Amino acid sequence: MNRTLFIGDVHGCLNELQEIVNLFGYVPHKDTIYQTGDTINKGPDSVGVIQFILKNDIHCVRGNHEARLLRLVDTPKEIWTDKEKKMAAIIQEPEWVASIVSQWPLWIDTPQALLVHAGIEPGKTNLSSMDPNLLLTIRTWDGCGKDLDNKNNPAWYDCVQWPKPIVFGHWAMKGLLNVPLFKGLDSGCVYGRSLSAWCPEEDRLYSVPAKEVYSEVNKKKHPYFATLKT
Ligand SMILES: [Mn+2]
Repeated sequence: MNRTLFIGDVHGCLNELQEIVNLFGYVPHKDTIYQTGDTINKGPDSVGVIQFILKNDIHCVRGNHEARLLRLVDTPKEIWTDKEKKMAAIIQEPEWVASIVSQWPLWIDTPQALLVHAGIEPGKTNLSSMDPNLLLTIRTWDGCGKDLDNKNNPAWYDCVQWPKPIVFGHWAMKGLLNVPLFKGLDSGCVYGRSLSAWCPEEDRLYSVPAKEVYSEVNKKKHPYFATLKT
């Protein structure tokens, strides 16, 4: 049987990415692997992750961190902010990585599921008419798309009906979401939790624990995250 694997946000965690692909038992040219975006930044080896993605023909969508890198390489170095300097240092080869991730689409309509980094706009059926920033960053829905992350508003997926499952990442602080029509796969690997993936043919989740805490979460700012099980 040809199988499909959707992998959540990697953020430079190369070891865990290699492990989850091995755990799945990936057969190149037979199986197909997709990934939810945010492959880079924060974690230990963004360049290694991009090399692994290319070598293994993994199909990725763009995440907000890839989008941030593309803005960075379009900005003269002389006016980089401290945050931008830090990102360039973490990514190590920003120009080369940007040349790869610039080719990634904002979504992929796969045979098994719609793949997008953060989510889609409730009430719309045409992805081309949705704001790219919304596709890259939405967590909650305010009825108009102005405030995309507000704990007083419902999650975007509670406001969306779609004819096939939607696979997304971007919401590590919420943790894994595994219901029939929505697969939220960012389980916070870079924050020391786990890397998650979903195979639709087996309807099975794969999980690899993070080897370490690569990036600290502000638990006062994200009290819910502190309560999540790994
Ligand atoms: Mn993200």
